[in-house]
Amino acid sequence: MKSWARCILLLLLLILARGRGDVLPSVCGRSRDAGKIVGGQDAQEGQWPWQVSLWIAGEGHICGGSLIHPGWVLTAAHCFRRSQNPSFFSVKVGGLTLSLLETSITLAAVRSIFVYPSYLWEDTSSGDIALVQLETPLKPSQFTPVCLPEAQAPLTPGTLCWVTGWGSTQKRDLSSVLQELAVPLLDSEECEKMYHIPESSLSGKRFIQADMLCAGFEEGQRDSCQGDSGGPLVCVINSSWIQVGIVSWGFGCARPYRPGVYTRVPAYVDWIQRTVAENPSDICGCNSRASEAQLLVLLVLLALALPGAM
Ligand code: 4AZ
Repeated sequence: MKSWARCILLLLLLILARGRGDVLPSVCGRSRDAGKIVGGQDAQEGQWPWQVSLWIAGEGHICGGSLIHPGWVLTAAHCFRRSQNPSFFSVKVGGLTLSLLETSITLAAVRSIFVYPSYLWEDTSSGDIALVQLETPLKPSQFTPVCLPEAQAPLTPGTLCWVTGWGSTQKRDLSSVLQELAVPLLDSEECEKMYHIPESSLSGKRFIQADMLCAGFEEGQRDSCQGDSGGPLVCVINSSWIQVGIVSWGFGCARPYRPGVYTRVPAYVDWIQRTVAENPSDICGCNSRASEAQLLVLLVLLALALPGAM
């Protein structure tokens, strides 16, 4: 076989092999600029482009979420306590408010919901993480994904990170404008100690599990809250925004000695990668089996058209 023909054949085989597993995007975590959220401030348009709002039919916003891929949203498992039926949910992408009248928003249908298999559906359970696969992947112009950390990423206490969401504020049950709040990561043992102040009958119980991460303030006042659940806690690492946490639980909001508790994302990157890879999205609007077949036909035609070259 001539060497250029071998090159073309190799290239086509490589494309075919790649099409079998879906991977997370390499361009991520880029915001246009580099605070219920209680005690936060209004975000600016385009600042948190991966932030989405999860809607349930008949009610509207129930949780936050983040885009990690054109076809995938990362959120909390407890957002699906009422239902796990994809047809009840939609994902609002883009825009700064919860209004559907905003221009430049997309309301995406949900194809499947993947709740972490060992999640126990209790208020402070481990494994509070879920993936939502969109019916049709978004176009690159519609969003920017957030980056995921490496599984071994060290999360240093004191690092200032940001949490965003449309959850309760002091004044209202939901905030109409997306709120942002800077919160320092806390040491898990310090956080555990805080949750035992004052000492009570719960002193034997462990609150902060290995797959949880605390962020916030000993004095309270500023915190994520109901309605922010499922939304991202992000930090700048090597000049990209990396999602280290998912808003999960807390005892009340913004109370002293009760910091916000987040799902520790590095503990779940393998599960995220596996779930995305095993459930390919329709990147080209066609199904991947059909595109593989098209490529195979192309290969055969090439071999027939170039008999002298083979
Ligand atoms: C909730 O109920 C909730 N202060 C979310 C976050 C926090 C507390 C409660 C953190 O969804």
